Parts: sequence; structure tokens; C-alpha cells
Amino acid sequence: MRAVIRLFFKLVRLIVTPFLLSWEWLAGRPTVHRSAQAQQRLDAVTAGMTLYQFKTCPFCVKTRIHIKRLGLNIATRDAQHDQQARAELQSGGGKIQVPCLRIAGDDGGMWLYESTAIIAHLDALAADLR
Ligand SMILES: N[C@@H](CCC(=O)N[C@@H](CS)C(=O)NCC(=O)O)C(=O)O
Repeated sequence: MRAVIRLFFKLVRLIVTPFLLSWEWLAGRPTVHRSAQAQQRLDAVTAGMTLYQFKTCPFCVKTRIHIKRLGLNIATRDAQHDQQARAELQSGGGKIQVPCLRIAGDDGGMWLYESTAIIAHLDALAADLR
């Protein structure tokens, strides 16, 4: 029975994945235009950020699209297949849940979970550093 359930979810993933990635490709275009100086200021801040994610998680796709729309340069780590990234997420953030935005800081930084919280944080950052 477990094998059948696993096969079912594998099939669903196989069908849904191309649609998800096409959605990301189509929707993930910058919609915000800013001066080179403003982009530099933002790049300096986002250099300290890393998005831990799975390639085909819908919440991660949504977050990646938003990052692209805002024109932010944020490094990503694959916490599904990269065992080192997965271990970092588990030990730093406390749980395996994606997306999770790691924000480096002198005090050890923070691990921000929940796609809506990540998007709200990045919206506020982009608005502040306009
Ligand atoms: N409410 C969360 C949901 C995130 C979520 O459910 N992520 C799934 C992947 S789609 C996850 O991290 N699962 C953990 C795992 O598969 O180990 C959000 O919006 O970020």
C-alpha cells in the first residue's frame, strides 16, 4: 500500500513539476526598475541572504518568482538534494521546512520561515532601499 501511495505522489509530482517551472519561467521577470545606485545598496544587503528551498515546492516557486520580480539577487541552496544545505537548515533554523530565508548578522543572524513572511520582509526591504 505504501508503495502505491509513493508511486501516486511521484506521478502527481511528475505531472505538476513542468507546470510549476513554466509558471516560474513566465512570471519570474523583474517588474521593478531602480537606479544602479539603489540596486547596489540592495545587493549589499541581499549578499547576506540565502534562500533554502526545494526546486519544485510551490511555496518556494512563489517566493523565487517574487524575488525575481523585485529584482533581488539572493543566493539559493537546494535543501532537498544537497545534504550539506539540508544539515545547515536543520541545525541553524531548527527544522526542515522550505522556503527559509537565512539572513546573516553579527548576532548569528536569523532564519525566516514561511513564504508570506519572507515575501513581506523582502517587500519592506525593497521599499526601504528604493
Ligand atoms: N506555510 C509554509 C508551507 C511550506 C511547506 O509546506 N513546505 C514544504 C515543501 S512544499 C516542506 O518544507 N516540507 C518539508 C519536507 O518535505 O521535508 C509556507 O508558506 O512557506
